[in-house]
Amino acid sequence: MSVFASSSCFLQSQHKCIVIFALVCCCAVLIALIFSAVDVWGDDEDGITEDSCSRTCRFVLVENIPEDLSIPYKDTVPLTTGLHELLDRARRSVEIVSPWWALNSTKSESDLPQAKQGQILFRQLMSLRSRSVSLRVASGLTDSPELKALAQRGADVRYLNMTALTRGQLNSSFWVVDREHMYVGSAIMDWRSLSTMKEFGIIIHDCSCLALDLHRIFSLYCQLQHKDFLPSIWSKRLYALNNRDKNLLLSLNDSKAEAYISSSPDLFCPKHRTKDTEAIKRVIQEAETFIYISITDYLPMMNRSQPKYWSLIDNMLREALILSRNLRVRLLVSCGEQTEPLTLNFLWSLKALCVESLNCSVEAKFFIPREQSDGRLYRINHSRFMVTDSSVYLGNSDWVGNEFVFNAGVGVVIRQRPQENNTASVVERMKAVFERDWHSHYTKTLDPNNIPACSMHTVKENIRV
Ligand SMILES: *[C@@H]1O[C@H](CO)[C@@H](O)[C@H](O)[C@H]1NC(C)=O
Ligand SMILES: *[C@@H]1O[C@H](CO)[C@@H](O)[C@H](O)[C@H]1NC(C)=O
Ligand SMILES: *[C@@H]1O[C@H](CO)[C@@H](O)[C@H](O)[C@H]1NC(C)=O
Ligand SMILES: *[C@@H]1O[C@H](CO)[C@@H](O)[C@H](O)[C@H]1NC(C)=O
Ligand SMILES: *[C@@H]1O[C@H](CO)[C@@H](O)[C@H](O)[C@H]1NC(C)=O
Ligand SMILES: *[C@@H]1O[C@H](CO)[C@@H](O)[C@H](O)[C@H]1NC(C)=O
Ligand SMILES: *[C@@H]1O[C@H](CO)[C@@H](O)[C@H](O)[C@H]1NC(C)=O
Ligand SMILES: CC(=O)N[C@H]1CO[C@H](CO)[C@@H](O)[C@@H]1O
Repeated sequence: MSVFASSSCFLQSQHKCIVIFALVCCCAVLIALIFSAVDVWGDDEDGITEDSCSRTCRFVLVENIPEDLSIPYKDTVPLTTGLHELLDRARRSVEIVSPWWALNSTKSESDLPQAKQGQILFRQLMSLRSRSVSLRVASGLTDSPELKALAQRGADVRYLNMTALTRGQLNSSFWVVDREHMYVGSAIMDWRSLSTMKEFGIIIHDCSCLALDLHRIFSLYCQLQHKDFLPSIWSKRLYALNNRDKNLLLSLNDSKAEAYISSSPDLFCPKHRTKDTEAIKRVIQEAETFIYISITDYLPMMNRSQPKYWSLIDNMLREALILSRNLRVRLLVSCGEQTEPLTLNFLWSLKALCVESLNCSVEAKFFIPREQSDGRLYRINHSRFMVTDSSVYLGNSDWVGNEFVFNAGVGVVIRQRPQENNTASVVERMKAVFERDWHSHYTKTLDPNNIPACSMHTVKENIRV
């Protein structure tokens, strides 16, 4: 190209020559950029490779159940126990992503007995350094006093400007310990997640194959530190190791399973990474007899400058109901003051789809928290997962348009063939947790003549005013 450019210089006008020269320069700069972007940055991933990683894994399901809720732990471990065990195991590194940091509550709150677990966890994180364990945090918070305190104690805190990157929030919530153990769940680094909120998550031990893939998402966040644009080419070290077409084969408490990690928004998905919405779609499509969904918010809407219908997940459910005969869908949605009244309409319209000839069924229930002493209904953030006859999906995002389009989150998909009497199956365990909540006396069936308390509360308030 440059030969052509220089020879034509003599023949053409000077003006044209300058244009061609500029083009050649552009090409050169572009090529240089491509090569520099590919692998300037090195992270040895602790010498763990795809071939040497461990896939003989153990798991526990972790929950936080507020003390005043009379719901028993269903073969699950209290979240605080699970997290402390993870920290005790840490030898080299602890990587944490959390949308919010409020473990060490402020003065007035610190008198509450419920705040204690958060303070203990915070002290443990502060003291990691003294055990020569490095703490790394990726966060969207610029002025968090807790992150500053941790950074002063040697933590490596990376700040992402999500407003500039995607106009969203960093809502991911996960831990990677020594690139061998991991936690993914609804609980965040807030003392309420360890006391007054109902939370659900999974901890997987000795599973460097899966943890390595989650670590790559953490590395991706770190790469975006202080950037106000997304790179057009990601480093190969950020590519996904496994995805929905290439599941990781592993053993979970001696049962065979297949797994992968998904991520959102789309802009945060380098090559091979499955998007959260694609993962949800696959899990829904593969369901044969039932889909149980436990979610804080179900709203197929996007709400930016003006509200828009966001049909992606709603359509997946409709398609599944119509195409796969005999499907039973149960939705357990959280109910609270912030619950958008339109949620009801969307749930009703799903229910209305199942006429007799389709032989499907949709049931929806609201999870209703108790009334507080001040008469207000506080929503207890709660588990976000889906379980079907063959798979589970456990994610950080609510099923609301904004979440998947703008906000960052991760998901874990685990597939297991149904086996009778297999008490160690993730699918069976999560199904049991769902059914416990579904049948608990904190739920209310969706009924048009009986508006659930979450909306009624607003009605009541209006009447009072
Ligand atoms: C954590 O909270 C306790 C009790 O409120 C306070 O004494 C301590 O200074 C706090 N630590 C940090 C690092 O903010
Ligand atoms: C984040 O990006 C936005 C938009 O580019 C900018 O206005 C804001 O100042 C940035 N915030 C920080 C803390 O750099
Ligand atoms: C899996 O194995 C671990 C370690 O043996 C055990 O602590 C845990 O409870 C088991 N998980 C389940 C769900 O049985
Ligand atoms: C959209 O957001 C506005 C305020 O930002 C709020 O008043 C409205 O209720 C929201 N609508 C939906 C459907 O979420
Ligand atoms: C309808 O679905 C149920 C299970 O949900 C199944 O037992 C029954 O055989 C189905 N009926 C027909 C006609 O397919
Ligand atoms: C994500 O962040 C936004 C803004 O802070 C918040 O409104 C939303 O509830 C968060 N969602 C989740 C699932 O944490
Ligand atoms: C499963 O367990 C039940 C009772 O525990 C037993 O009756 C049944 O035979 C078992 N099924 C298989 C396939 O082992
Ligand atoms: C992660 C998350 O959704 N956190 C919310 C839990 O609920 C409290 C109170 O409703 C909110 O302030 C948090 O943002």
